[in-house]
Amino acid sequence: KDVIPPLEQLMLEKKGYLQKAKIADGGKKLRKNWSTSWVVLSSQKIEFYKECKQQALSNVKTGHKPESVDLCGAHIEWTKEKSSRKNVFQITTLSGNEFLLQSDIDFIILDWFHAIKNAIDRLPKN
Ligand code: I3P
Repeated sequence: KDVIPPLEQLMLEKKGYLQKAKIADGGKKLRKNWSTSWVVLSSQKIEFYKECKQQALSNVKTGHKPESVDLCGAHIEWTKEKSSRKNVFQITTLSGNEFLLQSDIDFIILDWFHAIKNAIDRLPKN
């Protein structure tokens, strides 16, 4: 029998392409490497795929695993110091992973910032 996800979860889902750079893993600094990523936000996590096709493939269990970001206890903030680019915000997870997300298009990055902040604010902080 199909499991029907709660309405709230459906309404929160957001997908699209953004520029992404992972700059820390478990508190350990990484070399910054920007790339285009297919970003899928749901109520508790963000998944990063190389492209939107990969998301479709991952549903049929082909081993196409996205990078998953747990939003429980995560922080989100705009940053001007971590990049020379405009419209950059940072997500920091409880586990010490740090991601920069960026778009040149103002309304797109604003939409993403508010959607992710909204998701974080609904979740327990630990
Ligand atoms: C980095 C690359 C990044 C840049 C970063 C550079 O060089 O040019 O795009 O970040 O600047 O170090 P490399 O490819 O040789 O690693 P921004 O585009 O976000 O400015 P940074 O070292 O000041 O973070």
